[in-house]
Amino acid sequence: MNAPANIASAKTEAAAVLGRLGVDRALWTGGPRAVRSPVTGEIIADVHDTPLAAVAQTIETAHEAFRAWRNVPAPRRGELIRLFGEELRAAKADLAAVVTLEAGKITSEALGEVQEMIDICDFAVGLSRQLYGLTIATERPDHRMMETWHPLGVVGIISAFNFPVAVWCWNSALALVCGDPCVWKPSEKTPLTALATQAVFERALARFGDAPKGLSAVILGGREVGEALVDHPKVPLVSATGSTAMGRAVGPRLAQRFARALLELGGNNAAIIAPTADLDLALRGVAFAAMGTAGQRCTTLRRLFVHESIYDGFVGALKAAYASVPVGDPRQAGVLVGPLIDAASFDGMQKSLADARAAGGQVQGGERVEMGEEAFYVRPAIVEMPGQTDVVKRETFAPILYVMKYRDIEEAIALQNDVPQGLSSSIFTNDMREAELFISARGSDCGIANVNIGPSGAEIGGAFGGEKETGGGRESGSDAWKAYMRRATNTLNYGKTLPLAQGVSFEI
Ligand code: UN1
Repeated sequence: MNAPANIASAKTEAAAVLGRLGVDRALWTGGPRAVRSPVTGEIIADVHDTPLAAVAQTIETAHEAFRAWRNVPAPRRGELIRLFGEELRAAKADLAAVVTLEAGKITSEALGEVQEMIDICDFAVGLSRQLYGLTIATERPDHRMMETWHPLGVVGIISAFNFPVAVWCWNSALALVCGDPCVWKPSEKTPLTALATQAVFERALARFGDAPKGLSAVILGGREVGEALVDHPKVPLVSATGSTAMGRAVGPRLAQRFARALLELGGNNAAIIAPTADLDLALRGVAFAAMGTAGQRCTTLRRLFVHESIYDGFVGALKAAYASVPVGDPRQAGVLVGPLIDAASFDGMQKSLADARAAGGQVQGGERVEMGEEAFYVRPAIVEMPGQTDVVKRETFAPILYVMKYRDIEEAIALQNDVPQGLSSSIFTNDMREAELFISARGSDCGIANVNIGPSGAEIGGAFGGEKETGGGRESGSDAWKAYMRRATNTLNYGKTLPLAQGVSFEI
């Protein structure tokens, strides 16, 4: 079922909400880069690219800010993020509306994305009093060895369209309490959410009072703007979220100058549905993970392995869910699947479906839903595949779920791991041996491995990221903060002799 088209203009709504959020009109009008809302296909803003000289100047200013900010006690830095969390709470509905207009998320998911920002702010405030180092036993008498964590420098953040604000906040909230200013290059597809977030952040800065200028800045533009950030010697860490192709371009450039890379790239996430699974729960878990966000999460469920003994019943129920899920204007109550981000995304989806058919796949769904010439809505597609062919092994950033049958659990785990990507994974089972096997050393090879929940929708408290072509970075919770600091090992001698380590003797 498809919801009827909503005629509310995205352009009018964007102007109103950006006004309420206090985003300077000059920033989003009169520029050469058109911003199209995937909701209606309208051009809703015309933004300005940041000239390369201004990018360099922004980084220099951020570096100056670093020299001051690193001296501010971390709990005081946390106070800025506490205020930011308050401002985000106040702006939640408006900022979520911009996420919906620009990224096409349904309202509940857009609100969830802003909630994810608020959550990581809370986490970062607590962290600002917990940037702990170890005290380590030394082999020498009257010595003490310890490690301290210091601010690193300017952090470059390159974010993707699909989580246009939450992923930036995972990075920036931690970086700022760790003592690092941030320079943010958002996706060309979602500059407005970045400008709106910056306006909210500036309200927190004004309340904070004495922060150095340039603690957080937004630079807009295409590849060359990103490259200027990646290549700048005063940016010791770049955290980049996007495609594996983007990571392949960014990673070596950073390695070239020995800068740190924190990469969160493609995923090709799977779920295994075992014979003992609670099938109602599994059905809901699969439906959200595969169709939610119109299949445009890094963590979206893309491959499903169903045990042969329950295959027909489970896949039949899933196909019914696919046939009835409401697709339509994401602003409308009841709609669960909004638009794809753009025409290129639609074409990519159709190409993958054609490849799947050619490889023997049985496709249900995938048709375009007419909502305007430049708006690309589709029915989510479920594709029964004879095996894990090439198209199944590549990430198509659209709602396509490839379904395959398996016989035994070892085979299912081997198939789950047999792709280049390693972000997220899950198993639905009530067999404790299978559950433990799945999360063991010879189980899932992903950065995220879940039991009885789908692979998407992670909380901020855990470390987020994955292995292999996903890039290896970890963001958000746990001890991901360590990526934003430099570690110093300190040995202090409070004795009157100078014993050397390893018993070395050097008498002069
Ligand atoms: C992403 O798609 O880049 O786990 C991030 C999730 C979200 C974050 C996804 N909390 O699905």
